[in-house]
Amino acid sequence: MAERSSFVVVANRLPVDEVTTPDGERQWRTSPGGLVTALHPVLTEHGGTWIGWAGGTGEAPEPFELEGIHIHPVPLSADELERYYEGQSNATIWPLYHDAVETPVYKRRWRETYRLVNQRFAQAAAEVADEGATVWVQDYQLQLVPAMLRELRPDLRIGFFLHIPFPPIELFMQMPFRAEVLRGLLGADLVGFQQRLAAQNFVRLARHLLGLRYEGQSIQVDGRKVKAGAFPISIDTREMERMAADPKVQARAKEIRAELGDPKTIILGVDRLDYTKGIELRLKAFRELLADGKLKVGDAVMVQVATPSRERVEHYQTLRVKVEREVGRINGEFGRVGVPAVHYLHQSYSKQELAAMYVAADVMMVTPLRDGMNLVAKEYVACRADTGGALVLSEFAGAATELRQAFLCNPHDPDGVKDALLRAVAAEPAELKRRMRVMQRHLRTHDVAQWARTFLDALAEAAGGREIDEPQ
Ligand code: GDG
Repeated sequence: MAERSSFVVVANRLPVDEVTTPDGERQWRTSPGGLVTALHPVLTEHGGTWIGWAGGTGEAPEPFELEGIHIHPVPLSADELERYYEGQSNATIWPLYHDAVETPVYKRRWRETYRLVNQRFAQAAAEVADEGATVWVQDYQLQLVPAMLRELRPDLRIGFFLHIPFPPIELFMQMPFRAEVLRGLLGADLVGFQQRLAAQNFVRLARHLLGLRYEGQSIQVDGRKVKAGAFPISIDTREMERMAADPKVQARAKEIRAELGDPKTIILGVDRLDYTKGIELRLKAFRELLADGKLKVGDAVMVQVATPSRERVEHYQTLRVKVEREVGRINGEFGRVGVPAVHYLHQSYSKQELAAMYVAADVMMVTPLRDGMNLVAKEYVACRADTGGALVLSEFAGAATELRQAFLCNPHDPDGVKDALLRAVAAEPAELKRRMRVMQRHLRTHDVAQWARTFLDALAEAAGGREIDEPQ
């Protein structure tokens, strides 16, 4: 039997990667990420367990220990990966929760597999959780887990956090197994969202769909109280600042600038290649500004990192074609030999290389049509210790609620995006400094550790009873 833990994280992915060492040995390494950084102290303190998929299909590796965390892999078959992950999670729920900016696809067999896989995760959590343990379930792939787990283990304290937006009632009502999803989430003691509006959507939906009563953010379900609340996620601000200040990163930033031909303005985009991120509209704004003569190739250059993502899902294949066509069009019309207008990079980079790009960029464009938070916006701000640089930020990113000093824009209004970009390009250094300082101060106090602490405190309060220690 697996070892029992008083703190359990359940997420689709494990925070580990399998790597091959120079002498050919296969080894597990923790993958860098905000979530694991934030939860590491709580996990190690409590002999905590992380349950998730290790990547790969077929049999899962045996549970193992890594850097003080119990790692508990859950298997997925190739069919399950296609139906639960690519299908139900990423072709149904992802687009629906992002304002249906792409049409959600509904398939019965995807739903069935989603249910089956959620049950498997719940079962694993029920097996490893100690009596009265705290279990924190993460994100849209696992929305049925809280209720399934409560059924198996009513003694547990269960929290759920949704990393993506939660849609308004009208949209949520499209989903064929909507009541089951809602009941799944209501199995938790605390359901956390990135935004206050999302939490409101949730409590109103509980009344609309299931006739449940609520007071403030507290819903009455089967004689229990379920709390909803906003817990905007953040980054490891100090670590990001440290990385950006590293002389190697600073030198690399200068090198990038030189490699780009020392232009006046470097405009940067860094996103997973996802249709919610507004990559096309950003390219179009840049093209129109070149066509209007408001920006000139050579003076201004755009760098777009589009990290490969969900490549087997059709929406993503179509997007790639559209983005690459637009890049080709811009470079075809406005580029010169040796001087392209857009550098398009469909590749993944190390965190250090990304930090160097942030340091080099004069304008960072974050223009999602809808985004739960958007950590790229926060990372850019944290990297600009020189208080140079301008952030153009969509009002439809969760980050816009906090980063009010960004050049905010409505991504649905092309003229608005162009205007924000031009204002960012033309802004005086003193103004940029002022804006950047306020945002940096905010991120220093609102980092990812503070996020985890706030959520776990609220969960303890919502569920009552024993406290668990907090990450520092
Ligand atoms: C979901 C929600 C919410 C990107 N390319 C590379 C790379 N990245 C890193 C960035 C950033 C992360 O990936 C992306 O995070 P975002 O928040 O921007 O977006 P999603 O992936 O959609 O995340 C989002 C988030 O969950 C957390 O709750 O904010 O709203 O959609 O950290 O730096 N990292 C490396 N190489 C790359 O090429 N190493």
